[in-house]
Amino acid sequence: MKRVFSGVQPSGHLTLGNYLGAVRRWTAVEQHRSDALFCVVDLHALTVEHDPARLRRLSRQTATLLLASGLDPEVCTVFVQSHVDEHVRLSYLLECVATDGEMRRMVQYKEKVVRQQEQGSSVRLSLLTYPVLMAADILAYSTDEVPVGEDQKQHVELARDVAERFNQRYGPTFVVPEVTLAEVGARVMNLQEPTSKMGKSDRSGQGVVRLLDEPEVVRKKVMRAVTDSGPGGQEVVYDRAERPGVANLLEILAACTGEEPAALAGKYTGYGPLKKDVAEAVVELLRPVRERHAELCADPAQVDGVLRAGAERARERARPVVDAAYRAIGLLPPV
Ligand code: AQP
Repeated sequence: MKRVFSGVQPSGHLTLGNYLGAVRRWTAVEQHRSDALFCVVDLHALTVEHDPARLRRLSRQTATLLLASGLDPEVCTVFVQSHVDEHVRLSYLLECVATDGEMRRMVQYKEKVVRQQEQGSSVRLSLLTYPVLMAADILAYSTDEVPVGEDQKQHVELARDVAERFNQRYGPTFVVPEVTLAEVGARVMNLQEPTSKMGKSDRSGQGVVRLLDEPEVVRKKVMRAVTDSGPGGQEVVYDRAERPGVANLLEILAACTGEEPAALAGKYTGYGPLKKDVAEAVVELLRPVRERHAELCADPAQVDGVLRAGAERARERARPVVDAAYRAIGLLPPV
């Protein structure tokens, strides 16, 4: 059975982008066809300025939302990264294999550095080394496939390079993972800035639909989405380059309905009716997630139990792989 690993950062409230690009596929497909591990990667949320109490709250909320979205702890492993020491143990070894140049080429690093500087914050060293910790997350589990949204593709490719280099230098130790992307919804864009991705830590919340937004809030955000003016006026065409706002709405609707964005475009003669349908489709998509989240919040012991068992299962899988890497690289085993 294939081993699948993926994670989500508790760096903000989960968004429609996280859901369509990653979580929905984990619940609908990945957990049923593989030995799958899904992780709240809380250590990654320390790479930018954070508030400790908020991080604890968001870590719990993220885990609860993963379960509310349909991850079933009977068939997959759900856990919190910092509960399994093997991630950090392996990360240091991989830092000794990855290079400074590789880290500085990461697009997300470059974007986040700019954001940090705009906010007047200093750039944490961990922001630079973040992709190495992510490689450790993946490689510690002998992962075959990593289902992510498009923005994470470069990081998974780095994990592949690091695994191959380690194996060549120190002998076969790691499985070299493949990245798998969602067919639709791989890159959901911000409703106010449709050339930037919808990110959970975006400062302006207006362009970001959060999984726990009330239906009225979702409707308002979608109805106010930026659309494009062009020679065709309000003509609805699917053109990512020339009409990014409309293309984003069509892609969201396509991801909700299973239809093709170009085919959907042909059904509309104006932006208003398109937005209305997108809003209703998103509200209906998220309704069961919100309802289940509320039920789980009423039973925190259940979530605790899932995370405790998940961490144990994850540790059992990661420990032999990380121990093997320690031996392969030349560290003296404990006596
Ligand atoms: N806009 C998006 N469209 C499609 N997929 C997306 N993902 C994130 N944003 C979009 C996918 O969601 C999974 C979890 O993401 P993450 O927690 O690792 O963080 P991220 O990729 O850095 O995404 P965010 O939400 O934008 O967080 P911040 O703002 O904190 O950086 C991943 O599979 C990701 O591809």
